[in-house]
Amino acid sequence: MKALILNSGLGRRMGAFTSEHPKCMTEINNEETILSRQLKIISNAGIKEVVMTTGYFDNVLVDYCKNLGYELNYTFVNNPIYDKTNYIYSIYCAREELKDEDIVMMHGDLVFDESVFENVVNSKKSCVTVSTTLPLPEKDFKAVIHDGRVEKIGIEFFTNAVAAQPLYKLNKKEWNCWLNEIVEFCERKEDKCYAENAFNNISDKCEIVPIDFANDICAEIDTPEDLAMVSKKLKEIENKIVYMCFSTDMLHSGHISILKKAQRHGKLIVGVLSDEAVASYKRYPLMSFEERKTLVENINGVSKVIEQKNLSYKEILTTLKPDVVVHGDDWKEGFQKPIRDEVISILESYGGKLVEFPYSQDPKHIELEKASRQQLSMPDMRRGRLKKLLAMKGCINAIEAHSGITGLIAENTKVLKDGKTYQFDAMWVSSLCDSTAKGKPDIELVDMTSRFRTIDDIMEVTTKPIIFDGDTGGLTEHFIYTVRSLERMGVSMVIIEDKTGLKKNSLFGAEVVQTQDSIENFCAKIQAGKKAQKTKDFMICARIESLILERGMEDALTRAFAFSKAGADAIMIHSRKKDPTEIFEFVEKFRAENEITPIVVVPTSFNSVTEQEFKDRGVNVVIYANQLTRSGFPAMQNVAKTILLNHRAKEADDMCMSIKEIITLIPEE
Ligand code: SPV
Ligand code: MG
Repeated sequence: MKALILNSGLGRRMGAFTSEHPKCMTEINNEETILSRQLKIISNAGIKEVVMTTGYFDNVLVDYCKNLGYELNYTFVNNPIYDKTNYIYSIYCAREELKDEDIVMMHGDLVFDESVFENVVNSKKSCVTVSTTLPLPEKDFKAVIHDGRVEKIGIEFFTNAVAAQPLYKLNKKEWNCWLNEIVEFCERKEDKCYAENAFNNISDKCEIVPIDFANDICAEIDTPEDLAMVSKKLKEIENKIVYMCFSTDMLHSGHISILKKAQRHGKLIVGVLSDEAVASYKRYPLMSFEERKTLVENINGVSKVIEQKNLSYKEILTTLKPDVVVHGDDWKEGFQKPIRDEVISILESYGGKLVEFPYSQDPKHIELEKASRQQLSMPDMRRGRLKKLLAMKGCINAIEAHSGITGLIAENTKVLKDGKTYQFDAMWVSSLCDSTAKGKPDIELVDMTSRFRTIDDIMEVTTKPIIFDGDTGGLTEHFIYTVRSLERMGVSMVIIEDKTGLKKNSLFGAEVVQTQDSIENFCAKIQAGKKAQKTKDFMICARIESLILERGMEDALTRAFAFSKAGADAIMIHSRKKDPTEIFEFVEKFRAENEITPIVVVPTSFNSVTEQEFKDRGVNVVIYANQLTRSGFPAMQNVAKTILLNHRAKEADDMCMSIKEIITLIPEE
């Protein structure tokens, strides 16, 4: 597509403004002239070829264009009798450069918004800009519209007419038709009229549709008054505050294009989502908040960067009160919809405007996001993330996973509540659930090779950090190999319990015989494990069974201090009482002497306590250790019974996921 800019005319009505250069070189603000703005917009739209007709001050104009520095190929065509003819003749002079081309044509004194230009260029049909909201101008162009197409354009039509501006996109077919008529006009010496007179003769053969620019800027500058009016409108836009929130850590061309579009609406302030907010709704950010902030600060045209702490815009909008909020249109549906609804209602309360752009579904951008997820799943990236999450959030949660599918549930389950999104931070590979899934008792019967196989299945389809239930850790001599293997796989933490001999599940409590390890032995096991590990990221957590085995609070605390002194990176305190009092007491007493070592709890029995309450009391990791197993198997049992009772599967169908759901549950790579 070629751009045709008509710049031959004298621009007499501009007075002193055109005493040294053509009208198109008139400044419209501190940074641009009418022409430099047009060329910038043309270039931004990816158009490379510009045909420009010249006449008045042609040398000044040619030099000016070349010095502007846009990557555009210019063809200048001089109209030698510009002072005796109208632009119909300038087009005639340039006809050889224009035939058989798609053209975007504009008068050289036209100032328009970039969005108006984009709508014109992107129109499939040949089109011209009109405004159905502006009053009909006395002297300027009006278009007569009939059946959705333009019948006539000129200054003399008032019936069925709308205000029109000379910005056209003309597909080859329509343009050739109009150009032929222009040639015939000029060869008959009818060259002092508008080119539109030629169009009006053949409009039945040349379909041009109107494109409504409504109240956006699209105006010719004929007089100093027009100039003042347009400059004022541009200034108003410049002073508007535009807000846009950014969560990405992989800046790609799609983001830059939205940022550029946002800038057209005024002074752009970008909110960068905090790490915690990103992690809550998407995935753990590959780059920290500070890095992402610096990245955005260095993008041309971003006037300021601020932190947006929540997914909800409420706090920012009520303090900043931006005139415009910009967002991709992907939030009209799905979990972001309530956030959008809130934005709309806040904007309405003070007269702000929401501008939405089509969300890029470019396969190369989707590929980039996939690549980052893959990076997150790699052992080195995954292993260290538990420590980072702990530092970022203070208290994290983990849910049990014992297979690829339960791993996917832990990975992908998300809920939105009160403008916030929640998802699990990590996964717990429980010995109870791993054993149960294999139909075996939780007595360290499922060997490490099999347990590692489970980890592998989960890791293959997820990215979240893994906490491994290491039972007693086995013999110290064996434990050091377990540590190295887990570390190499990318597991973040192993929890070992201070029991020895035939381990039974803690939830049996003192109902079965269980032996607690001596403090010395267990400290030695921890020390050996810490010595064996190769990275700083891997964590060994010591689990204290004193409350389970009814050995008392003093014993639990003595062990906790000894184990953390021996190098344990975290302490897990367990209880099987419904009442959380003993857990709270332990946390309080431990925290009185140790403020740093993370505390882990598994609230299977004391399940009335919320994560926030645990956090407030000084707990750092809350593990939901068996709920997926406990909910999944009864559902299966019920279905099995229903089939047996009915001798067919029909009655069980409503209890099952549809076949369509199950086959689409797992995304193909
Ligand atoms: C497990 O999930 O295997 C645990 C926690 O060790 S508990 O079952 O509560 O002992
Ligand atoms: Mg266990």
